[in-house]
Amino acid sequence: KLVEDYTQSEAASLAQQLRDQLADYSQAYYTQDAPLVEDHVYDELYRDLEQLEAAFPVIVTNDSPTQKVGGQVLPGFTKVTHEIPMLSMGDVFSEAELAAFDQRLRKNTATEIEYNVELKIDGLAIDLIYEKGRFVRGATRGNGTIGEDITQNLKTIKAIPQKLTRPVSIEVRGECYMPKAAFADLNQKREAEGQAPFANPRNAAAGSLRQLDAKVAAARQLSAFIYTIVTFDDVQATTQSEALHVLAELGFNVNPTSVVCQNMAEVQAFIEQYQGTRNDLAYGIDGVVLKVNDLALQRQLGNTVKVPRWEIAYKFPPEEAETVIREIEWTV
Ligand code: NMN
Repeated sequence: KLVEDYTQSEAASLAQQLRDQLADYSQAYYTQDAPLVEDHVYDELYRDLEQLEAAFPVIVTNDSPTQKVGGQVLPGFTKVTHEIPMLSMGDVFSEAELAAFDQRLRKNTATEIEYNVELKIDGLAIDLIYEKGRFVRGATRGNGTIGEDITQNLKTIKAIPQKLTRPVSIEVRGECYMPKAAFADLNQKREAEGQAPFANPRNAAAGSLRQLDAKVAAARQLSAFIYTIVTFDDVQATTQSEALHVLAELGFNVNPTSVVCQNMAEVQAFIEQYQGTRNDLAYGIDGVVLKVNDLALQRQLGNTVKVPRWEIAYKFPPEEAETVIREIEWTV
């Protein structure tokens, strides 16, 4: 049945089933760090919900996952407030949708658009605050506004500098991840000890950072790539690619693969390159991210309630061709 064929009350009922199912999956993924389904299963149900809500805007509820950043704060951690919210990211699954994103932006801004294109590291978002060059606070995204203080755990990660090369005060964001080799080691140990293995490196990284005992995180060989400057009081950059240079200069671990693209053909070449070689990388990636390179244009474009309008993730198709099992029996 096509979205257009639903009556409003059928759509409302179906949307609520989707929200309930997605909420269960999110709870397992974000709170237990133990997903019940693969990301592409979640993504497809999410997409179904988005389409229903777009066709019937009156059925949208405030607590719909389309209206908020997923993730909750675990008890036991000190809560932190993100003065500048940590948002989610829009995603697309085909070349055609990516081209539509680009065309929409060009139409809305009536300018040439340059993109900084980066690998989408499969980890979890972290926020780091430095005062006069010293690392003082690190946090998870949480629900976007309130995250968990995981400073002690992040201090155990060698890739995160305790002290920057210059005494600047700055807030930055990036992705903490578990390298594939560390993930394989960890799961081998866990199985030998009779513990349940982690489903994937992303969940292993999240589970490790959300340990109350920093010794556990320390043993987990985590790493991090930093890719966003949040505050520009002490540093200057006019583009995302410049920002990455500044971050590297300050001593952050910056992923070396990103490129500036002038058009979608260049973007496509980057996507194909890494879709073909992703298995050779030491860390997991699940797609690429396009960011409008001009930071002033980013600010002008702004955000929706949930995602920035100036960036989009292109997600790779799932690695093994699996049958997508719809978890819900539609009853409308
Ligand atoms: O929209 P947010 O909460 O930022 O989610 C980002 C991504 O996290 C989603 O696109 C999805 O792939 C992943 N996710 C996966 C599950 C799952 O059950 N596998 C649950 C929630 C989010």
